[in-house]
Amino acid sequence: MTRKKQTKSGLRGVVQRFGVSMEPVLLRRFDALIARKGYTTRSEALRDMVRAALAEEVLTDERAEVVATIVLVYDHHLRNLTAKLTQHQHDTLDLITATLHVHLDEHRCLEVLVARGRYGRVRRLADHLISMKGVQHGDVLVTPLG
Ligand code: NI
Repeated sequence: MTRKKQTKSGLRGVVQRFGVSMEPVLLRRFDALIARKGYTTRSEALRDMVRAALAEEVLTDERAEVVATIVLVYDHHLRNLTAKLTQHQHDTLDLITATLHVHLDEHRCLEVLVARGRYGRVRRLADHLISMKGVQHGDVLVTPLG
């Protein structure tokens, strides 16, 4: 079943419908999430999620110039982790343009790194830091510079 619809990008196109199967628990969480975000329909929420995923997919050019914010929360008691994190940052000085360190509590530290350079190197740096043992939370926000 198809129908004409004005899309968010302003382009008229044929909208296609498709069925989505989901476990009830997952669907309830999805509904709660999109209600919090202010969506009135699942379709609109799903469209935005697909758009976001596609925008991310644009970043497949390893040579694209980007700036990235890397966020790490880690246990600074963990043996060698702090030293390894610091060493890694010293090895990639040409990428890291700023850092912020916050002592969260007795055990945990928050570190925010701003990295700038080719997407491939920035991505590998982020992946490496985030996957280190003892890093409890890691996130990276990549913005293409064009
Ligand atoms: Ni600290």
